[in-house]
Order: sequence, then structure tokens, then C-alpha cells
Amino acid sequence: MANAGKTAFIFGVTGQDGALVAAELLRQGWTVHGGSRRGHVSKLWRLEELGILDKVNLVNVNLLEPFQIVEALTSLRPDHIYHFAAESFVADSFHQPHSVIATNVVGTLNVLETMRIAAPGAKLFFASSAEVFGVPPATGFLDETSALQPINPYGVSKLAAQNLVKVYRERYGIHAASGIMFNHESPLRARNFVTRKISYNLARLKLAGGPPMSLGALDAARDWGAAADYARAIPLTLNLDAAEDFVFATGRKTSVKQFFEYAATAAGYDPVFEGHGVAETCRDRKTGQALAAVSEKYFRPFDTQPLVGNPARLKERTGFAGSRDAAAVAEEMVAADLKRRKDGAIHV
Ligand code: G4F
Repeated sequence: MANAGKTAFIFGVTGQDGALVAAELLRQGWTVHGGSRRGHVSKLWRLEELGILDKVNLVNVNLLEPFQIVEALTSLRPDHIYHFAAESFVADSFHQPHSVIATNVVGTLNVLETMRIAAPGAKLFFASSAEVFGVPPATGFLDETSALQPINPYGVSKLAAQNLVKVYRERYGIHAASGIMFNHESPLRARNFVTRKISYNLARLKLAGGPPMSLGALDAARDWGAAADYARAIPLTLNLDAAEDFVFATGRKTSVKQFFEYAATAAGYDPVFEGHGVAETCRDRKTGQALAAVSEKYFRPFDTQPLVGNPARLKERTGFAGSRDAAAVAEEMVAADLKRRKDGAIHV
């Protein structure tokens, strides 16, 4: 195999992106080590579902314990390092800003310092976020040259970490690339994010019934791509001679309501929305079954306005062919959650 003997270390291997990139690298013949926090056994379901739990060497690493990182990277000597470990739920970042800044900024600094001292020849991919932009441009799409104006502690943490990656690249010559990741979804998404909340609850409603799901702002919109497509593109960025920052996006905007419609249709419903604002509800036209209601509980006082990205640089440098649209992602997520529920796997 082309990559026999090549070794990767993935921080955050039990999350959506870490697990998908691990599967992609294993498919290409890499040896994959993955950092995961001891005691997070409940998070192993993604690796299990992908059928790679026994193929990834799990290493106990806490990003805030620098010597654990030193130990892992000096003993395993990876060629490529992927850093996905983060506190990633934007809404929570207002309630726990200290831990968001600690994990996302200091944690990234610990990885970079370890690389500088102990593994300067390794290459790094860091998962940054569209939240670094904060504000949509007056016209057009966001790209690697757009203004960086984060509006929440999470966005600030990702921008600080992305800037650290740039400093270590420019000052120490470390091959370190940041992916500025717009929203990307898959059946492996955690249930607190809106797309998975929708697919999980539609499968519940379809197969077990119960009360409608509660959602927040239905007119909120995102540039939703397919996590599996991005996971194939991410390793390509480390094959390039020069390290750069890359926008990962689709260039298309979809509202929460549109995503819900795609998902509900995929679940076999004919969704009809009625009412406005907090009084808005959704039911199935054929059976009258209540599918969703709006709850103020999920409104965000400072929600990020829709941000849409231009992935031209990624396409040009890596040949990345683009990402499936939100409808295709919704279909895949609903199919997976229906299957899980039929198989009795409802706690993932
Ligand atoms: O799914 P979300 O929670 O994702 P959000 O906040 O956009 O963050 C994700 O994408 C970022 C990149 O753009 C990442 F950096 C971040 O780590 C994460 O992956 O919310 C999406 C939208 C928001 O506008 C939210 O207000 O959906 C709206 N929404 C409406 N109802 C809801 C709900 N969000 C959640 N989580 N739950 C709801 O019931």
C-alpha cells in the first residue's frame, strides 16, 4: 500500500471529524493513533459504527496536560497530526467561556509547542471554524482573505488558535494548515447540533411517536456541507508542498426550516408549517401528526448571521470536487437514524 509505514495522530478522534478522517486514513493504508480522554467510553460509538474501533490505537491525552502531548508525539512520531479536539458548541461558549478558551486556545498552543520542540518535521492540520468570520460580507462569499470579526467566545477562541497556527508556520517553519470549516454534518454529528437533533427526532416520531420536537430559530441559515466529503479533502491539504489556510464550504445557504423539510420528506412525511415566530408549528399533512414546535428556549440571543463560504482555493489546490448539498446530507442522516432506531441503538 502507498502509505504503509506512514503514521497519523488525531486529536479528537472520537468526534465526528476525527472518526471520519481516521476511517479515510486507514482506508489509504496509514497507521492511525487517536487522542481521546480516558473515561469517555460513551464516545467510542462513532469508531464502532465505522467499524474501526479495533484499528485505531487510542491514547489517553488531555489537551491541557502538555506532558501527555509530549509523551504521545515523541513516542509515536507521527508524520501527520490532525487537531479536531475542541469545545465546539457555539451557544454554550457564552456560558463557559473559560473552558472554551482553555481547551481551544491553550490546548492548540500545547500541540504547537510540542511540535516546535519535539516534532518539528511533522505536518499539522488544525480545524478552525467559519465562526472566525462572525459577520457576513456586504456582497459575495467569505474566503481566506475576508475580514475576521468573531462575535462569540467560541469564534474568538478559534481565531486565536488559527492565528497561533499561522505564527508557528511563519516563525518556526512548521508545516501547519488551518481548515476554516463551515458547518458540516453527517450521521455522526452529536445530537445537540440542529441537523442531528432533527434527524434523530424524526426517526423517533416515525417509529416510536411521542411529542413533537422543540426547535429554535427556523429562519436561521447555514452553509451546510457533508462531513464525509470534507474528511476526504482534509488529508489532501497536508500533501501540498506549502501549508496554507483553506475555507471548507459549499457556497450554498440553507435555512433550518429547509433542512427540516428535506429531512422530514426523507422520513416519509409531508411537512406543513403553520403560524409565525414562537407560535410556528409543523405537522404531517397526511396524518396530522405534530412534528415540531418552536421554543424560545433554543433561541440564541446573539445568533451568528448566515455565513456562506467560497471553497475555490481548496478546489484549486487539492482538486476537491465540492460537497453534496444539504438535501443529500439530510437524507443520509435520516436513513441512518431510522436504521439505528430499528436496530435499538437509540442512545448515540
Ligand atoms: O447546529 P448548530 O448548533 O451549529 P452552529 O452554531 O452553526 O455551529 C456549528 O458550526 C460552526 C461553523 O459554522 C462550528 F464552528 C461549530 O463548532 C458547530 O459545528 O446551529 C445552527 C443554527 C443556528 O443558527 C441555531 O440558532 O441552527 C439554529 N437552531 C435552530 N434551532 C438550532 C436549533 N440550533 C440548535 N443547536 N438547536 C436547535 O434547536
